[in-house]
Amino acid sequence: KEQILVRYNSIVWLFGLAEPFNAEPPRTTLISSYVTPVDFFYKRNHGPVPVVDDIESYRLSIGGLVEKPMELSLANIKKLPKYNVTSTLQCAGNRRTAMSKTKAVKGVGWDVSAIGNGFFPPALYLYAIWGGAKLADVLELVGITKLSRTTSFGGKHVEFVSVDMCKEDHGGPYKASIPLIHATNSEADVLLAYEMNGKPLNRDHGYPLRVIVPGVIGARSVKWLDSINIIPQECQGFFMQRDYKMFPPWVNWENIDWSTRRPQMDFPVQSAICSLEDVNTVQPGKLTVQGYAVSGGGRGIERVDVSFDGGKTWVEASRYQKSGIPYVSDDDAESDKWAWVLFEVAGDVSQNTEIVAKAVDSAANVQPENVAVIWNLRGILNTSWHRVQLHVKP
Ligand code: MTE
Ligand code: MO
Repeated sequence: KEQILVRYNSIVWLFGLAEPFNAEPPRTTLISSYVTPVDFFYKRNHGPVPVVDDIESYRLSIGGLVEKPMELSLANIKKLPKYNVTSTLQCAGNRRTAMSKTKAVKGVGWDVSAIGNGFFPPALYLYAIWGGAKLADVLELVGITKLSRTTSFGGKHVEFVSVDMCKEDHGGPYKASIPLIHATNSEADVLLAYEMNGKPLNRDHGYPLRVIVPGVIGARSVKWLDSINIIPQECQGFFMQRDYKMFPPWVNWENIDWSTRRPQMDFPVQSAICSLEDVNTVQPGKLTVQGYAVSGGGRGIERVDVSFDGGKTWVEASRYQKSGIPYVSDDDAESDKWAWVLFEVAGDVSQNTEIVAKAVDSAANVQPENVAVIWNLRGILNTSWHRVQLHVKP
C-alpha cells in the first residue's frame, strides 16, 4: 500500500492507509499465557498511527484549570516513582461480530480477542503489565493534591489529548476524559505508561506515552499523549459524546439522542472461551475448556460457570492468574485486581452440544444470557454468555 510520511511538530505522520490499523490475535493465543505478549496484543486505532520519533523535543503539556501549567519531558515523567500495574485492556467493541448476528451494528467487527493482559494471551481483551508514573503523582506537580475526603472537585474532568487525526472528529486528534476524582485517586492506578511488558511502548500501542485507565473501556486509555487539560465538565470530543455510549435496544439511527446517555467508563463482567472456535469438530471423550474472565472497576471474578450441555447444567471452572497460583479473590495480596483470570475445566462430551461460559464478579454481577437484551446500535459491550458449537464424531 502507498504511504506518505509527513513531518509535523515532532511527529512523522503515516498517511495513505484506506482504514486505520485494527488487529486482533486468534483467540487460542490469549490463553497461552497470563500476560499477553505485545505481538499478540490487539490494536485499535481511529486514525493513522503517528510516529513520534524526536523524543528529545517531546513535551507533555498540562493546562486548563490549574494554577501552574507545565510542560514535562519524558525524562521528567520517568523521575517520578515508577509503578507496574497488571491490567487488562478491553475494547468496548470486543465480541461485536457476535452481536451483529442479532441485528446489524455499526463498528469494526471483533471476535473475542479485542482484549489483552500484559505479556501473553490475546483477544480484544488484553492483559498487559504497564509501567509508568501515576497520573495522581503527575497532577500533584501542577498543584492538584491527591484525593482526600475533604476534596471537592465538582464535575471536573481530566482530558487526555493525542496527536492522531480521526476522520470521525473532523480530522481532529483523539481525545477522552475521566473524572478528576478518579484521576487523583492513587488507588485507581491510572498510569501515564511508557512501558508495556517491561519494554518501551511500541508505536502501535502509543509510544512514547499513553494513558492506562484500569477497569475502564479501552477507549479512555489515550495513546500518543500530547496534552492533559483540567476541564470544568467531561470532554466534548466525538469518542466521548457521539460514540462509546450504551443505548437500549430500541434506540436506532433515526431516533438516537446522544445527549441522553453518559460516556461509558467501567466495563461489565465478561468471559469468553478461547480454546474452541465458534464451530468445532471433536472426538468423543474428555474435553478441556479454557478461556478468560474479567470485570471492570477493579471488581474481581468470583466464579466462572461452564456448561457442557447448552446451559442445562453447569460446573465451576478453576481460575488462576500467575501460573501455579490459584486465584482467590481481588482482595487477596497475590491477585491482580485489574487483570483477567484464566479459567479451565474438563468435561465429557459424547454427542453434539453447545459449550457455554458465564462469569460472576465480586459484586455478584452476572453476564446476560442473551445478546438480544443488550443489543445496541454501536455494538458495544457484548457480554452475553459465550457459546460455541461442538460436533462430536459418532
Ligand atoms: N488513543 C488514540 N490516540 N487513538 C485511538 O484511536 N483508540 C482507543 C484507545 N486509545 C485510540 C486511543 C481504543 S477504542 C482502544 S480499545 C485502545 O486505545 C486500544 O489500545 P491498543 O491499540 O494499545 O490495544
Ligand atoms: Mo476500543
